[in-house]
This record gives sequence, structure tokens and C-alpha cells, in this order.
Amino acid sequence: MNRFIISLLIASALLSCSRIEPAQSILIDSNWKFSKENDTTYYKATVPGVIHTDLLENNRIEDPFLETNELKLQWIENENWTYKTNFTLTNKELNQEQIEIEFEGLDTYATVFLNGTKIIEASNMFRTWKADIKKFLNEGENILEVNFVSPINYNREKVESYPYKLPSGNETVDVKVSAFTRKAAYQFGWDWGPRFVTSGIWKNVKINMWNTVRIDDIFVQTDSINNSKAFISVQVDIEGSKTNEVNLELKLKKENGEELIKLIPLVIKKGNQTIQQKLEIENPNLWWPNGMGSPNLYELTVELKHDNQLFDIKRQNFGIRTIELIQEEDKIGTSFYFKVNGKPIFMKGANYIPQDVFLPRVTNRSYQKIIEKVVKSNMNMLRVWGGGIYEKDIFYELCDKNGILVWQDFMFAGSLYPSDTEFLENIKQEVIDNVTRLRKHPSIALWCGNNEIEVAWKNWGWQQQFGYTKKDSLEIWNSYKKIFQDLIPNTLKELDSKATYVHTSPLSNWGNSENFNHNSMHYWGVWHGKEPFKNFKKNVGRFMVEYGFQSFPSMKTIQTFASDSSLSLDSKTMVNRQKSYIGNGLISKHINSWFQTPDSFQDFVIKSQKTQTIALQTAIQSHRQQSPHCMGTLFWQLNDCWPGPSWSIIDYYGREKDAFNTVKENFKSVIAVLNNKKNEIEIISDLTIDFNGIIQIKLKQSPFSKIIFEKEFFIQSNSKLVIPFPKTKAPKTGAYALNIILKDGKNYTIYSDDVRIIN
Ligand code: BMA
Repeated sequence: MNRFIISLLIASALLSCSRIEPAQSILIDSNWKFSKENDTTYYKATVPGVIHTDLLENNRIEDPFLETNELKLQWIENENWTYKTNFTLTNKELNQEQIEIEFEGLDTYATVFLNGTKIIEASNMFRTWKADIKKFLNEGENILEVNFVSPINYNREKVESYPYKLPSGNETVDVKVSAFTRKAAYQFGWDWGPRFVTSGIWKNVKINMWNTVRIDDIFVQTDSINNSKAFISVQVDIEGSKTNEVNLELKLKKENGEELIKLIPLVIKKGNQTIQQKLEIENPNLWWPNGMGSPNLYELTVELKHDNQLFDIKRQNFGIRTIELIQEEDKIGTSFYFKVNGKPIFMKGANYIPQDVFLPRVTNRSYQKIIEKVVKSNMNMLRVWGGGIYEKDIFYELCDKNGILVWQDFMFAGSLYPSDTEFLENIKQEVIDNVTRLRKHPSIALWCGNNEIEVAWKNWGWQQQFGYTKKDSLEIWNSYKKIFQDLIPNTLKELDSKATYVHTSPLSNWGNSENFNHNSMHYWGVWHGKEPFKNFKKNVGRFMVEYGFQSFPSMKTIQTFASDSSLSLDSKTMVNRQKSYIGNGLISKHINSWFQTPDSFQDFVIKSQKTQTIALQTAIQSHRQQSPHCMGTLFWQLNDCWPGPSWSIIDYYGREKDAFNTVKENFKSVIAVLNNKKNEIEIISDLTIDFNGIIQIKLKQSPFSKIIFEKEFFIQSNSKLVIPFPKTKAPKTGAYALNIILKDGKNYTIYSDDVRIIN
């Protein structure tokens, strides 16, 4: 057995004096094999993994992403699958007092057997599943078996006998089970992705062993910050197996090693216990979002020991920052903006979806690469959208390190849900698992109940479409309130009293102009409403959570799944790839209004990206121009889960589309917007500091051409600066290179920005 001890972090000096083993974990990641239910042939399996990738690796299926293979591979979702492995334990390991198995994620309906005894029955992909297994273990070989029932089979009867249909608009099949299944909604099909309903052990499996006491969780929170001090709360959740005396030690990492800052003597007993400790940190280095300062992190080490016996040790990074969402009535309507460390901050970012339809294929490197791109494009916020997953720890760790705030949806999107006791209990446990796991990250800015459910219920005509009676409607809306206005926020508050929550996104609908004065907004007039790009300028809400325009990925990416004969918009492959009901016609229409009609498929692909660029630039510049009316802009969507046309600016293979650069330029701290009609250049700054100095502007028609306009202006604050532009020199359209240098007289700090203008 290939073993890997993953949580053994002990100083060797302590080890040498140890009488018993400190807490440790063994990864069960080898010898796995799988078969179809009732089939005697087993194939090699990868754990973590899913059935589709295991079938692919064993050459049982063709590449699901090739041509129209998606259609041929739908049978997989209807089958039941068995995964099996064996592992050995030594006598020493078996003698540990507590031995537990932990599945970090099971997708989705799974029964787990250890040496023939049922130990877990799982029904939610988003939960962690654990069982005490000491009494079922053998010295030497042990057999672990996981049986997966197809989510379609599991829920078919429930769906068919339910008193009414639940919308799940993303599902294009007759038996729509996704609303009944606690599983990533996008895998059932979405308007930018395929339908591949996976099964499998999609996260790590571990055996955790400990003696006397262990640390379950560390949660550090900032209570408040004044000029020179931060007031911090540390919460440590521990679990004891018997009565014992222990010392809990808190150590803070300093430049020259760790400093013991608190020793708490405890008498532990069998069961769970929570220890709260207040700390004060002098002259704290605050955590700031990208572009506003550095995202400083501290490292806290928690140890449980008695005399020289170490029972458990864990480390946790934390950031010192406060965050507030300000929703209050103002002169315009209802505000929606974030204050970080007391300062209002304009949020710039995107909606993030899972990076693959087959989740375990997303490596740590994939996370690093995408967050590098997020930082490079000057973003300070990502929304983890509710039709995907609560992301893996590494995602939030990278956001913490890089100053990227996270708007975290709970995993509910575009449907209505049942609210029977069992389903509610399942959701409650899901909330507990994920909030406990994620609350410690300074990057988490907001929790949001769901994606677009209220807006759909009130505006999309579901009542007529599904023939709901008055009684049905009442029942359905009560279910909504139970889940999103009661169960989720109450559970969240119990676990994190400072968490900010909104029950849905958006809180305001784009239907009428007054709505742009209130709250959060998904503006889909351009695209779903088929409006012209110029409408981005007048339809600016208080916080733009979604808007966007589709484009095709590069030819290089398209050629990974399409042969030469499929390189036309009406080929079977390309028709299958376009998942939006609006289709390619709208892209063509907009291309034709900005450029010459494409003369080939390749020309269409290139121009689709240029057109998307114009859409995003128009939108982002309008949103920033209209600050503080608008205080955030998150476009739809950052990335893809397979290669195909979508609203993304980074494709499945990590290739940047043209719009990536446009986003990057327009998300810089200081940008210039050219207003042809008024002959003005408007300088917009996000810097929270007041700026007194000189701004030097050089305008060229292209980065290499000669300067057509050059001037220096004094600026005395951080407000918007409007610069008159010489009439005759302002061509109506085209690309410009604009250099802006801000010089601060006192300390001569220079902010330098190149700004591209396409008007
Ligand atoms: C938004 C998202 C997704 C969808 C996108 C494009 O509203 O919430 O549901 O993919 O629109 O239609």
C-alpha cells in the first residue's frame, strides 16, 4: 500500500519523548478498481476520480470531449458502479485508540462497506462522510467497497410521483432529477457546458488515527481594528476520547521562529469541546484586497500536549481584516457595496465555474494558474457560482494569499427545491461542513443563498410554464423561504456570527430602469434580451454581479475536439457545442455590426472574440464611470469546464481570449475612458488614497505611433478627472495607447498605467 502521512507535523525533539503517537492520517489512494454493477470484470481506478475518467483511462469509452461524443456517452449516468480497494494496517496502527475513515467527497449516492460491514450511506456530494471503524478493522489486509447508485435511478420515482414538476431549466431530459440531488447542478447540462452526470470518489479518502484528543478545527476572526491594535478571536474545536489533562498552546509565527502567545490548561473529556480565546495584536499588518495593499497573512500553530506528550498539532493562516456589506437606503435607492477595513472598495472580477466537468482532473497547478491570471487581470473579487461546487481548500488558500475576495454562493441554481425533513437535514449538514471548512479564510466576503431563484420565480413565468396551482405556488414559495431565509442563514450565523449573507443573487431584476437603483443586479439585456451593446451604458446597477457576451475559443482549442470537416457553424459538432438557446445567430449579428461579415469559420471565431471585447469594455467602463452609483462589476464568466463557445475570457485549456487583455486593462487601478461625444478623457481611479500630484498624459494612435496628444495636469484628490481632448485630433474609433503617470510631489511614488482605448 502506498501511504502518505499527511498531517504529521511534529518537532523531532517532541517525538523523541513521545509515549503515544500524535494524530496522523493515511491516504487510501491506491489499488482501487471498479466495475459496472453485476459485472465480474474489474478495471483499474483512480481515486480521487469519477467513472467517466476511469472508463476513458481504461479505453472503455472514447474521449467525451471529442466531436459529438457527449451524446453517445449519456448511458453512463444510468448505470450503478462499484469501487473496491484493499489496504493493510499494522498492529501498531490498530492499537491507536481512535480510528476513523473520512471520505472528503462522495459523488453522490454511495454505500460504503468495510470488510463486509456497512459503514456509510452517503447522499450528498458536498458533504464529508466519516465513520468510526476501529472495531471493523483487521490486522493485515482490509477490504473497502463503495457502491454507487445512479442519481437518475435513485431519484426517478421521487421525481415521477412528486405532486408537481420542479423547474431545473438547465436539464434538457424528461426525468429532471437535479433539484432532488445534492450534486453540482452544471453536470446535468448548462448553457455553457455538456451533460455528464458523474459518479465516483471525487475527493481524498483518509484514515485518521488519534489518541486522547485531537484538533478538529481552528477558526480565527477579526473582531475589530483600531489605529494600532487588532482584536482577534480564536476558536479551537477539539474532540476528546477520555478524561485527561492537556495544555492547549497557541503560537504565532514571527520572523525568527514561533512565539508562544497563550497556554491554556484544560481538562478534556470524551466528546466535543470548543475553546475560545481573545487575542490582541499590536501594530497589525492588515489583509488588503489585490490593488489596495498587500494581503498580509499570519500563521497560528495550535498544539495539544501534556508534559512532553504531543497529541495533535495544526497550523492555520489568518488575515486581519474587517469586511462589511453596506445595503442601505440612499439618495439613489438601495446601496450594495463592500467596505474592507472600513474603506469602501469597488469590486472588479468575474464569475468562476468549476474548471472541468470531471472535477478530479483539476490539479493544484490548474488552481495556481487560474488565480495567477485573476491577479494578472487586476481583479479583486471572484464569485463562486451556485451551480458548481464549494471549491477545494486550495482555491481559497490562493485567494487568501493573493488578495482575491470571494463571493460564495451556496450550491443552488436556477431551480426550486423540495423541503421535506430529510432533504432539509441533508442541506443543514452540507452548510455545517462547508461553512466550517471555509469560514477561516480572509478571502470570504459574502455568502449568498442561491443563483437566480427569486428572480426566476418572480419574472420568468414558471407558474404558467409548469401549471402550478395557487396551493402549489404557496407551498413552493414556503419551501424557498424555509431553505434560503431560515435554514441556511441561521446555520451560517451559528457557525460564523460575523458572516454576511444575502438570500439570492440578484436582489433586483433588470426588467425596468428603477431597478438599476437598487441592490445587486444580473443584467442580461445584452444577450438574453438581444439589446445593443450601447445598452450596457445606461443599464448600470448598484453592483453588477452578472452580464456578458459569448465568444468562441481559439482555433487551436477548437481543433482539439473538431476535425477539419466539423469546422463550420452548422456541423453536428458545432451545433452540439453551442448550448445557449440563443445560438450563434446573435454573435453573427453583433459581429456584422462592428466588422465586415466573416469570410470563413476561422474569421468568425476571431471576430467573435473581438466582438466580446467590445461588449466587456463597454460594460466595465460604464460601470466604473458610474461609481459610486455602481460599486462592483463581476462579468459572466471567467473560465470554462470544457472546450466550446461561452461567455468566458479564459478557455478550457487556459488560453486567454482577446477579452482577457481588455478586462485586464480596464480593471487597472487608474483607467482612462475616452468620450468621443464630449471630447473628453475621463480618468477614473480606484485608489483609496487621496492623490496630490501631477498626471501626465500621452496619447498615441497605437503603441508605436507618434504622440498625438500630450499634457500634464495637477490633481489634488482622488476624484474623477475629466480632461478636454482637442477636437480635431480625436478620431471616432480605433485603438489608442495612453500613458498616464501619476507623480506624488512629496514622496515621488509613481503609478504608471498603459491604457488601451477602443471606442
Ligand atoms: C447567468 C448564470 C448562468 C448562465 C448565464 C448565461 O444568469 O447564472 O445561469 O449560464 O446566465 O446564460
